[in-house]
Parts: sequence; structure tokens; C-alpha cells
Amino acid sequence: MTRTALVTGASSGIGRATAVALAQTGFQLVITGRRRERLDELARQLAPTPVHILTFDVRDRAAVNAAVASLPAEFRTIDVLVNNAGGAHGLAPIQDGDPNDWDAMLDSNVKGLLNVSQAVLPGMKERQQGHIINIGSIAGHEVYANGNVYCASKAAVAALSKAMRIDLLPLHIRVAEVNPGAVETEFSAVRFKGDAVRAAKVYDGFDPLKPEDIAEVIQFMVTRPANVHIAEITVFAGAQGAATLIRRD
Ligand code: NDP
Ligand code: 8X3
Repeated sequence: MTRTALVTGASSGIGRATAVALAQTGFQLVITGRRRERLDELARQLAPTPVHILTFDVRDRAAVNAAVASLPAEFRTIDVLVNNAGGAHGLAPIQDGDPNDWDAMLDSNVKGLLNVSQAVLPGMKERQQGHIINIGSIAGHEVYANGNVYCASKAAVAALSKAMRIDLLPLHIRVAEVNPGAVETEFSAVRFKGDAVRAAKVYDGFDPLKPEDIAEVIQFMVTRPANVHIAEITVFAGAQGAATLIRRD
């Protein structure tokens, strides 16, 4: 039977590449994000894979619940949930931080992940079967200058991934945390509020990860048999040894 994967934040970057990789593996897809036109374009690209689009902000719990409840019968059995939506907003010392940025990161990276998980979990619980991949970050395992609240939000993802793995074990639901290093996506453009020059500098002088590199790892994880439970994986760029330790030419 065709398995179904729901990927949040599929309109860009890691989420988009993951949707493509899972479609290539034979999954049908539920793709989500706020930018509907991007999701429409991805659905066209994924054809003939069956795709259902849900447009919501992961911070809006009511919208998340309504969207998941609206799934047509043929997409309702979510076998794999990829909690990917999120990102960084700002890179400033804590004393200069913008509380609106703090809200955006904590509400999307932490509570958004909880909102979507809670909406999807009842079906997994009922079927006693499921696989959840949380996209954390190396920033959840190291703290770097000015990363403060983003690092804290991803440290919360690390803690929640462990907690979910424990709580959901009796329900036969596997939970994994994927921690990318530097991946070239819209991440830095979002972090620097559209400053393309500053964003490009993040990836200057080395070969960063591509979203497809992370997608391949996720593809591997979700195609393991039921006797294999990969808990956590960290993926750096080749020239990277720690969050901010990068060998640049
Ligand atoms: P992108 O900015 O390219 O993609 C982010 C995705 O998340 C978009 O599809 C965006 O969709 C969605 N999203 C963001 N906020 C919300 C929201 N409030 N509600 C719904 N969807 C949302 O960045 P990446 O692909 O790099 O980021 C994906 C994940 O990977 C994030 O959790 C990020 O923290 C993590 N990560 C990224 C790394 C990197 O170096 N790039 C490294 C480590 C982790 P839309 O705007 O359409 O809503
Ligand atoms: C993204 C990686 O190191 O920029 O989570 O925080 S980093």
C-alpha cells in the first residue's frame, strides 16, 4: 500500500527537497507551508505522485487542527511526519534582541512542531504505527555568539525529540531528530530579513550542504524496517567541524 508523508515547510529548502525525495521513493505527499503558489508549483513538479496541499501557519494551532482535519480520506493515514517548518529570525546579542523575532522562533520552531504533531498523532496512535522526523539543528547542540534564542529553540527540539521518542514508544511510533549544519536554502535570507548580500556571505568560500543532502538522509531513515530506530543524526558540510567552525578558501 502507498505510504503517506506529511512534510511541513515544503515550499522551500530542506522541506521541498524532502518532498521530492520521498515522492521518488514512492510516498504520496501532504505538503504544507504558507506560500500557496510555491506548493502548487511543487505539486506540479511531483506529478504523477498524488499530492495534497495544506496551507497554514504552524503557529496557528486552530488552523493546523482544521487543516489536518480537512484531509480527504485518501490522505488521512499519515505514516511519516516531517516537522521541518521553521527558521531563524535575527542574529543579535541577547541584549539587542527583538522580542518579535524571539516570538517568531519559539512559536514556529517549538510550538509549531508541537501543534502539528498533536494534530497528526491521534491517527498514528489509533493505528499504533508512525514515524516522526523532527528537523533540529547543530544549533540545538551547540550555542554560538548571537544565536541565543534560535539555539534555544532548537535545543527545545532536541529535548522534545527525546521526550517524544520515550512517550511514543509504547504506541510503536518512532521519533528521530535530524540536525543539519550549514545548508544553503532561504534560511539566511529569512534570518537577515531579505538582506541577500549578508545571506550569501554565510556560504562564502566553502561548499555548503544542499537541501537534497539532508533529504537523502531523511529518505534513508524513513525507509528503514521497523526493527531499526535511528534516534538522532548530525550532518555537517564537508568543510565544517562545528556550528561556526568552517574551513573557508
Ligand atoms: P527555508 O527558509 O528555505 O525553508 C523554511 C520552510 O519553513 C519554508 O517552507 C517555510 O514556508 C516554512 N515555514 C517557516 N515558518 C513557518 C510558519 N510559521 N508556518 C508554516 N511554515 C513555515 O529554510 P530551511 O529549509 O533551511 O529550513 C528548514 C528547517 O531546517 C528549519 O527548521 C531550520 O531551522 C532547519 N535548519 C536549517 C539549516 C540551514 O542551514 N539551512 C541548518 C539546520 C536546521 P512558508 O514561508 O511558505 O511558510
Ligand atoms: C542552522 C544552522 O549553525 O546557522 O540551524 O544555526 S546554524
